[in-house]
Amino acid sequence: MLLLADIIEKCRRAERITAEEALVLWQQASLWQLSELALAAKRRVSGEKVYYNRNFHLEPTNVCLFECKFCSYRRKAGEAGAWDYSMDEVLDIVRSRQGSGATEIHIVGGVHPTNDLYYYAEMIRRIKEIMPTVAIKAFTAVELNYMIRQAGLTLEQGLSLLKEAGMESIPGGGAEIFAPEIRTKICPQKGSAEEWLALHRTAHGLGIDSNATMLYGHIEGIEHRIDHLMRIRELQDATGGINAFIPLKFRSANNSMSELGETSVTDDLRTLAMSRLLLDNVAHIKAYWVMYGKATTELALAFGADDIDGTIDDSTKIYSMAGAADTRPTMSVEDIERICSAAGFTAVERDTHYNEIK
Ligand code: V47
Ligand code: SF4
Repeated sequence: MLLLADIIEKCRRAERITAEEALVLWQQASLWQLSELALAAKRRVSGEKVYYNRNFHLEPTNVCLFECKFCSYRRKAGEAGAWDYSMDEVLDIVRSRQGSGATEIHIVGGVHPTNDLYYYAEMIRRIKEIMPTVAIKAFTAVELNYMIRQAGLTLEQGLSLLKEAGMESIPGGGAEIFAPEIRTKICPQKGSAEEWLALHRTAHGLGIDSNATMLYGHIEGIEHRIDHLMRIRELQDATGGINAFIPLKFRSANNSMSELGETSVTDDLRTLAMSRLLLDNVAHIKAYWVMYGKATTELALAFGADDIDGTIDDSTKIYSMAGAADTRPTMSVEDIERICSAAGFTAVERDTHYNEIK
């Protein structure tokens, strides 16, 4: 029989835990035990540092062919609340951010009926003409798989084309929950876990790094979360291309899973800590402040997170449309520094690839 005390000792010795051990830890350890273990694991990787970047999001459209049940953001073309910026409008947004000090643009939209791979490659190219030194972290694996398949290209060909245009990194979205019995219920059109993993694996092989996410707190169980984390750990063992893991808390406003409500803060903190402990090969665990709100983000730093994302500058609607507290999410560098120091850490500015910016 697996004993909690033995598993805790194993974590203290920084030994890798199994899925079975993770289940015992998740179910039986106290919040404070998880904090102690996750914080020690975080300190082994990033000491007293907590990373952030200067970034903004670009959401060229919320028009989407898919109908994920948890999504409050998507609209059909022409529906009330839909937006679909032209190339010129997108480039105007980018121009308006010149001089902001941003080092990264995070681009995601929807699975669009007509904007294709070549259109998005052109968009990236033209953004880079306006902000040549900014890193483009663009498109979820789901958007990429769709546009590359529609273009009739292999993953290598499609990703190489986007890399040549200036795409350096891929955000972690679209992973949701990998287990098919949950995935097919909450996002039936999204394609399988294997497709998400293959896209990221191929990107890593081409020198494009990425993040990984998990959407939790809906109809999944702890065993599905553990299965998800194990699959990410396996991918990372194989490629080493994942920069950060981001657990995404399901926000329940304005979508067809609203009746489920939301998880507790203690569940959020346990999930962060378990992500840190299971993903012993992923250097950074991100507490995405836009999703948690600033108060929980401070707490998250005691549960193994070493990154809080960036300044954002009121540029994303995905979470405010799903009920997140900040309806116009923005944090100054001073706010970020205050949050990190309140939790006993030092804020360190990073670029997309986690190089420190002095
Ligand atoms: O895949 C959509 C999630 C993701 C809801 O890589 C929701 O640095 C909660 O991937 N409640 C897209 N989550 C966003 C994303 C992301 C965010 C921040 C940082 C990074 C990164 C990536 O948003 C989707 C889905 O899992 N999402 N609706 C909702 N109602
Ligand atoms: Fe479309 Fe993404 Fe929303 Fe799913 S989560 S409906 S793919 S915008």
